[in-house]
Formats: sequence, structure tokens, C-alpha cells
Amino acid sequence: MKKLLKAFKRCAVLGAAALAIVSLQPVSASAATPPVVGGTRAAQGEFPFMVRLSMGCGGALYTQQIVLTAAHCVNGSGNNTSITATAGVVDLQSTSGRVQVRSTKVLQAPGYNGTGKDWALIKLAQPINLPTLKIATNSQYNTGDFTVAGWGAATQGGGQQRYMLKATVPFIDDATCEGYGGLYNGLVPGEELCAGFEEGGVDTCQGDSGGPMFRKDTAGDWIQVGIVSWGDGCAQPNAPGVYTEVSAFASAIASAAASL
Ligand code: 4AZ
Repeated sequence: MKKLLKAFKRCAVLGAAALAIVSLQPVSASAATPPVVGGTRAAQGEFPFMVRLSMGCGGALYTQQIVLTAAHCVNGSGNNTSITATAGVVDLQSTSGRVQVRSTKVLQAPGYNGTGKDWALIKLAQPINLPTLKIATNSQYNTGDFTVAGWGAATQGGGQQRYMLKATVPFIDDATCEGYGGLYNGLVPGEELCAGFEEGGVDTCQGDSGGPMFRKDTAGDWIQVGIVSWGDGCAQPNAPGVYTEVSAFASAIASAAASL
């Protein structure tokens, strides 16, 4: 089980590395029916905190100089100048407004072993002058409808995307999620949140990993409640997306960021 999950995640990152994107994800219900498009294009500037990472993952600006992403998107902790973060654009090929900054350090979640704790921080060489995304510090926003966004595959097994896609996915409670069985028996309820539609059709996918799942808070500001982590394929029925439960790690993330 753990091995399966790890293999899946590793595969996701390697696959994405070729083109480097994350995606939201429509999938055909069957060969005979038209594709269900679960994602739509994000507008330029709509999610200014979104980051595309060169290994083929997503992320979000936790501060202007620190990106919050998934632990399975990085190799470990320490000095690391090999990652490029791209921000400021929905079109990765547009040079207008695009900001690209290298990493200096990576901090993978303490205790990460492939199950749960799927978060990591990447320190950038320079701050990026764009809005940051605040993170949930308690469970009050861990239900409802969530927004997901990224440049990952738009169909299961498909290519990475040039333009950022977005979608809305509803919360699924832990018991329902574990009830899907298979890989979902490996859910870590205190550390992971599930979201998606029982019927499938809308989901995150390969290359969206590390990107944020977010919603509005009572002040009307975006707040990050999840990090794209894993799933059994993409947008299949009874196989929702699984997200790192950010509120469970808010203190650890803040301490780690202060140490970078
Ligand atoms: C991935 O491979 C991946 N459907 C991300 C999200 C989901 C599945 C796979 C959820 O990066």
C-alpha cells in the first residue's frame, strides 16, 4: 500500500518533470461520450500566489520568499539551487509579467516517509513581489467548496498545460473517503482531506501536486486549506483527490519557515 502510493507519487513528479505543470482535470466518462471538462482557464491575476515549480509541481507563495508545496515534490532538506519557481503568469510561455526565481533551500516536512505529512517549503533567492496566500490555522475552513488550480494534466495520463486551469471541488468527509477502499484505506484522517465528486469528472491530476486547495474565509480573503497530494488516478468515480490538511501543520509550517 505505502509502496503503491509512493510509486504513484514518484511517477507523478517524474511525469510532470518533462513539461513541468500541474492540472485540474476533466476526463472522458467513456470513449462514447464527450469529455467532461472539469477545469476552466484561470484569468491573469486571479490567483496571484500560484507558483509553478521546475520539477513539475505547483506551489503557493507562503511568504514572498517561501513557497509551500508537497513533500513528495522534493528530494529532502538542505541547500538546493536546482529549482526554478515561476510566478506572475497564467501562461507559462508569456514573458510579460513572468517572474522566475531560483531556490536556495528546501525544507521537507520533518518525519515525512511517504504517508501523510506531505508538505515542504522552498526558500527563494529573492522575494517575488506578488500577493501571498495565507494558510488555515484551525479546522474552521476545512469543509465546503474548495478551489484548486494548476498547470497539471487536463486528463488522466495527459500532458502538462501551458495555461493555468482552475476548478471547484467539494469536501468529502474522512469516513466517506476511507469508504472508497483500495488506496483510500491508507488515508491519514488527521493529516489529509479528501475533495471531489462521487461521480468524478472534476479533479486535480498529475503535475498539480504541491499546489494549493483554497477557499474564501469570513473576511473574503483566500485561505489555503490543502496541498495537492495524491489520488487513485484523476477524476474517476469514487476516487477523490487527497490533500494535505494544512491546518494540522500550520504551526510546524510557521516554525519551519522561520528557520529558513
Ligand atoms: C499527481 O500525480 C496527482 N486526482 C495529483 C492529484 C491527484 C492524482 C495524482 C488527484 O500529481
